[in-house]
Amino acid sequence: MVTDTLKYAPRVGTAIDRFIAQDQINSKHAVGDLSQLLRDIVLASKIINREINKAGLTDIDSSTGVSNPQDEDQKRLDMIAHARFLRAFFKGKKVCALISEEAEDLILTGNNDAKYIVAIDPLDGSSNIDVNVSIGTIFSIYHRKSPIGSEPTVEDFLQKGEDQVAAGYVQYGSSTMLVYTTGRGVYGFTLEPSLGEYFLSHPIIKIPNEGSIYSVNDGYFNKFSPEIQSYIKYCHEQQFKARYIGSLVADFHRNMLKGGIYLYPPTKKHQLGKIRLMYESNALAFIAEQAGGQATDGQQRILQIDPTSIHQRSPLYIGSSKMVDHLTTFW
Ligand code: AHM
Ligand code: MG
Repeated sequence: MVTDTLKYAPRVGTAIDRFIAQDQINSKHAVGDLSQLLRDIVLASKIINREINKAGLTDIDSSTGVSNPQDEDQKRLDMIAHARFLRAFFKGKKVCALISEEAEDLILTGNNDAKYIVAIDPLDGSSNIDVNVSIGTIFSIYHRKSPIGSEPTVEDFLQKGEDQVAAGYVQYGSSTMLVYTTGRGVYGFTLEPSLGEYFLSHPIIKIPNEGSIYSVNDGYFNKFSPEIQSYIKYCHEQQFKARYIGSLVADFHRNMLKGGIYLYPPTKKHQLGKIRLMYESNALAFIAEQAGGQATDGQQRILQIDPTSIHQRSPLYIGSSKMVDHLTTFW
């Protein structure tokens, strides 16, 4: 994982294209493929943002009547977002294969000369679409493991999160933000809707070391382990603020800016929790660590988990460093 910092201080207001270009100049050996891939994601996110803003006017918030590979209700907007990113990766030619929450198997783009693979949750928190609550896109970018020119396989994706080249998310909220890292700090860009352009609004984001927000689905309290129950009782005693949107991106983003912890522990129904390692936890864990926070599954750093399948789940405890440290004392 790359851990040096940017060699220049980008100014608030820098357009994302310029920022990406400057970042590329500062990366030894960069030939522009990652920059192009990031631009492809930027464009797809703007199109999805436009579609989301029509929710309620058209039937994009309705169910497709089918389930995704996790047996969850698929909304039309889930599929629109999935298709839009597919198109970006097929046409952009910088990605040879991807995995998506909305597809059972890996998807080959046919661009076998490309060196990158992508894991993506095109639209996270989609149960919130039809009630006008923040939703998000989460993505991780890796180098392929197989030789350039060959056809990638699932094996290419079975890499630890610490091997990510870049990761980010888009939050479609009161404003639309794109937050990403290439391992040189975390940068947040806000979409200026009349120009249709993202501008740097949050340079070098740092998660406060301590926080007083905890985010967990309290309705599952009785299904959690005694350790997690004790921790939640501790949060009550401390009179921490309970904040839970049910959109991981939005819960994570708020806690990253204000200081807090997000928990999705195992339950009786989901023995590994619900959150998917490859296209949810890893990206946010990379961002959290780059911002000075932590992410663990309770046993080890999320980024050190050796994946065995592309849709695997992991418990997720992520946020302010001291809060995550303190949580782990409950085991
Ligand atoms: P999704 O990928 O199907 O949208 O599910 C992931 C979402 C997260 O955004 C959110 O934190 C969590 O599921 C909420 O789950 P629950 O309703 O069980 O609390
Ligand atoms: Mg999701």
